[in-house]
Amino acid sequence: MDLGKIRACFPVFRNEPNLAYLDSAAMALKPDCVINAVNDYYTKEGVNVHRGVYRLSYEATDKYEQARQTIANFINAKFEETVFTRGASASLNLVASSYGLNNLKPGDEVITTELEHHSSNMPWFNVCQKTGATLKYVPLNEEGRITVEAFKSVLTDKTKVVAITYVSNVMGYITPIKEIIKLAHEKGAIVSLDGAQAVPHMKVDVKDLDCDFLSFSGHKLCGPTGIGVLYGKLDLLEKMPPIEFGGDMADTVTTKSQTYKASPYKFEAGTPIIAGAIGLARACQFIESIGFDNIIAQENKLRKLAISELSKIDGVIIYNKTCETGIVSFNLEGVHPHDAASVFDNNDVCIRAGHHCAQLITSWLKTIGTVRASFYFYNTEEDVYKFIKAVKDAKEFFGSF
Ligand code: C6P
Repeated sequence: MDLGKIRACFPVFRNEPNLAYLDSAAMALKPDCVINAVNDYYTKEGVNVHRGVYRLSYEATDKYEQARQTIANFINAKFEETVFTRGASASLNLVASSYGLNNLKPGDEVITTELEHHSSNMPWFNVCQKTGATLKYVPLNEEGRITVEAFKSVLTDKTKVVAITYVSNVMGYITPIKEIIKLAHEKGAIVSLDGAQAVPHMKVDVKDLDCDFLSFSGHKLCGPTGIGVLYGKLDLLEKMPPIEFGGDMADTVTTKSQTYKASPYKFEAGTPIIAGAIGLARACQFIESIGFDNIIAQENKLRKLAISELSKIDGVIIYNKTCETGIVSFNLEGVHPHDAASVFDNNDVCIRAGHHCAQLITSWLKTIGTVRASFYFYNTEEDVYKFIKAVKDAKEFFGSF
């Protein structure tokens, strides 16, 4: 992998040559090819899809639907199983509001975990409150990981849904998801998988995993903001009611009866996110051209270097030393994560600080928040050393921790 060539694809690095961008778990940077694909659509077509009876609209429709096929192929899904949403949060909410509210009843159980992002956990909290189902949590092990054994301890014949993350956005741990899905299916439960931090970093094959739903966002995958994907098994999507109604999803509408189209269109009311879908498809091709082996290798190298260098500094608490992805969560003893973040900013190091919209795990860690550095394939060893220098500067600035 030629890192110089890869970094040259990202205009932010051209505009900000000194920047160490270590916040890709919040949002990945955009390469020229994605920006150009979006720009091309607006420049060459820039019209609505599925509606216009003229050439430009047909062309835009072709681009939009080809984008869906490219993204479906990326996760090994079928075209009809690939629903466009505005992001992982919208996808996760769609599953809860459509499947959850219509299938759960008092006595049923939903399993979730304290590693969930709010967008994975909160919709099911709400569904359980409305339906009378019970929300149960997998006890995390001493490192804060989900284990198969712990999952088995909460799985019962009453389990109907498992709402679980594939990769935690705070700890970066990979959930042993294949085994969990198998066990859940043996009890007849469905699994809604939060893939927001997984799909950009590893090959996710929905058929191989056998997950029932997979949610992810385009913007963490080098794609545009405002576009996300919900994958669902077709037999489930077919039975699920839409949660939004209106243009494009309707089939026949009279004063007496209203019907809607088949999946994926029944879940996409209104003018769709055309430019976003086109940009995301280009991002998937770009990621494929980099290759997941290269992405994983680079993230592993940088994480190991960062953890080894951080471990040499007194007063640094690292929460996920055994993590296997590109996320490092830590605190400087006695320093509020947001205060630490300001020193990083002064060093042109972009990191995230706070609870990362995952308060269950920061509470579990007995802290108000963490400082989080997240690496992607375009980061360098130099970025890590800039980051370590910022930690040392913070230590000096705030005195001995
Ligand atoms: N996590 C982070 O900095 P949206 O915001 O809808 O694109 O993605 C929500 C989401 C769902 N699940 C996980 C595991 C996530 O990490 C996120 C987004 C960002 O960690 C922003 S809070």
